[in-house]
Amino acid sequence: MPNQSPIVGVVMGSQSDWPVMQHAVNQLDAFGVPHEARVVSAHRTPDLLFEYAEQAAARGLRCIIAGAGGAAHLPGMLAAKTTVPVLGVPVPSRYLKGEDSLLSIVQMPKGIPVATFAIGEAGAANAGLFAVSMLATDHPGLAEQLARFRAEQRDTVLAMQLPPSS
Ligand code: RP5
Repeated sequence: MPNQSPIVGVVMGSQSDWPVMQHAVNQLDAFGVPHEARVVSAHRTPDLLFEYAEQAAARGLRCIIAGAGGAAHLPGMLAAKTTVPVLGVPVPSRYLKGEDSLLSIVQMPKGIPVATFAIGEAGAANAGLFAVSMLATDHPGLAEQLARFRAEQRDTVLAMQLPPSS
């Protein structure tokens, strides 16, 4: 894509979320989507959260992928402060394994939507792919890349061999 300023923001509540959230970034890298990645915490840096959300549209962000764990208020609070679409990724938590994160993100009140993905790496990767899909509606080159990706995935599955049964 010609424009190198970020059009997708990837934010997470802590550096400890990176092993999961890097899977979203990897997808954006794979499709050549300009993006940025930052730590923004709903609870520890609330002022930064507000600033990030308030500036998102003017900075040209087309969507924000937000991952957090536990009392995962980051995606919902971003969505409360911007109309830029927010894609929420529940990060696995230590004690409740991310079910807390999932419920915190998915149970938004009517009127403030967050598109919520699966817990963990698959959710992060799918959030990245979903961002690509949204952008592809305006970028034919991205749509072609996505079609190739799907075809390669299909061919990989069709070529799978199971071991002989004993
Ligand atoms: C959340 O608290 C973060 O998103 C992270 O998943 C969780 C734990 O953060 P750390 O204590 O590891 O910094 O805000």
